[in-house]
Amino acid sequence: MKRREFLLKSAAACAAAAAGGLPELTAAAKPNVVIIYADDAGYGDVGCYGATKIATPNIDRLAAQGRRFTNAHAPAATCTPSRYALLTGEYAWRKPGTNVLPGDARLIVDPSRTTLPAMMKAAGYVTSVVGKWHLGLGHGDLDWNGHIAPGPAEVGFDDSFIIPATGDRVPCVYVENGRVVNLDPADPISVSYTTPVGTEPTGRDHPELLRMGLTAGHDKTIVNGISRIGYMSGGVKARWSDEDMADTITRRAITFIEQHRSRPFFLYFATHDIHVPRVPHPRFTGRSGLGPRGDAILELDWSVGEITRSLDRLGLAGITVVIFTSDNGPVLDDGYADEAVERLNGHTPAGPLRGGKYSAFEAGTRVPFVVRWPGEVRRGTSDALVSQMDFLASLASLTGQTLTPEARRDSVDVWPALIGRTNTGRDHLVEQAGALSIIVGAWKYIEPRAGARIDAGTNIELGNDPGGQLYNLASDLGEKRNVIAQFPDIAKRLAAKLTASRAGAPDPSLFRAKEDRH
Ligand code: NG6
Ligand code: CA
Repeated sequence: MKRREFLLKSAAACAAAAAGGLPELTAAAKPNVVIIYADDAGYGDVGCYGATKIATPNIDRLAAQGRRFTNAHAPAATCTPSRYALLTGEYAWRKPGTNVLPGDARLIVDPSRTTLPAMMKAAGYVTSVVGKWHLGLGHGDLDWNGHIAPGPAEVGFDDSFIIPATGDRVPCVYVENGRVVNLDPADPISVSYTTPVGTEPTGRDHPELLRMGLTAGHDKTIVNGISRIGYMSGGVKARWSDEDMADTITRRAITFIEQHRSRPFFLYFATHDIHVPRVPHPRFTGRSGLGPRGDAILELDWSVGEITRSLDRLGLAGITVVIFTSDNGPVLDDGYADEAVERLNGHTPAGPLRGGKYSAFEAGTRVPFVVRWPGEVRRGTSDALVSQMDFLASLASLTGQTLTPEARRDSVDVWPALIGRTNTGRDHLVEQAGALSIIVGAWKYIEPRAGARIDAGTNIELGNDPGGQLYNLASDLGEKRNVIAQFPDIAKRLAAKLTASRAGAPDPSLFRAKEDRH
């Protein structure tokens, strides 16, 4: 056993003996933490959550060796607000300007506030983000040809290798530690989301040049035969190849792990899979039988396998907490004609849940969520209510740090639930789509909201209803029976709790997990 592993295990063992129960970690115990954050992977998209038409052996193995959560949530039904809340511990709906961002948006995380990576850094960890960022960069009016800041470094990441926004948004380049990778100064990058830049063709004017058709939006600059949201020119040598994206970022994540194997590290590995455009490496093409979306799930699973195999190879698996989850629920047609609908073949991306990405129904935010730490996390399944927003308070607890209510914001320490010491998590959680919802125990209330019930582009039920909705998730997980008329008092109580949550600063007493902590 390596020295670090020995120290870590002995600290856990002593505490366990003292407590006469499950291991309790001391402040000195600092396992590595790897969060694998998939993009748009739905509750039913992986084998360990019931998928039968597609095989995800690596994700399933993590679940078999760890704890699988059935009531775990992304903070929101889209990417930017979920990532904002994950990194800050604050509900994104508290902060205007945190909805899906264009690729030239300014940084929306306030560097002067406590963040998840800054907290881990304060605990002595070396911190890295590899993959999708989508939280803005710079102060606005960013020059992509110089040093790109503020960004990951300013919010607490020692190391970064990022896709600035999304695969379908310009600029289509990687940014490593504040610099565009492979940028030729003689071919500077310009980016605009409002006015055309450069002379390269767009998908709107030259659909005959596209290798993947469009169903909505995405009709600006063509990069690698795929047109994107936004205009870009220059940086030709720096542009990514969509096929190689998973290989590139997975390799980069593993390099970070290898380089920091002998000290505690925190890695936030945010995959591009299975977001659009779905262009997996040719070795996955046609393998799932479900078209590019299914092939992207295989690629996602491959990435998870590469990370976990690297931890095994380096002897780190026993001293590393690995968390696998997704930033929002599933979507089929998200703007590119990639046959996601036509080739579904009976696969159910949302499993038993209603809705999907963008939706206030459960499939919007309830996502796969697996925690593995061999020997420390009790294996099995948990229905504890937890949110990715809780990583801040929970990992602070793991690493022996105390956060002020101001620093913790809406984040709850659910560490005892994450390791399986209890099956009780939060007593309530606000979910964010267009409408806000609140879960309290078995009940879910969706606030009244006008607007389309079904999104015309994605064909997803958004959960809008001007009369408000109440569901009993214990007896009706699929949200089929709105019982607001039968239980007006329960609806009123939940609505009041939602109003209280919304009314400004988080109230720590409202957000305390109610299990006893012995
Ligand atoms: C939508 C895009 C969609 C996706 C989404 C953000 C269109 C028609 N749709 O506006 O393709 O990019 O934004 O996804 O442009 S997320 O996972 O990053 O939130
Ligand atoms: Ca997403």
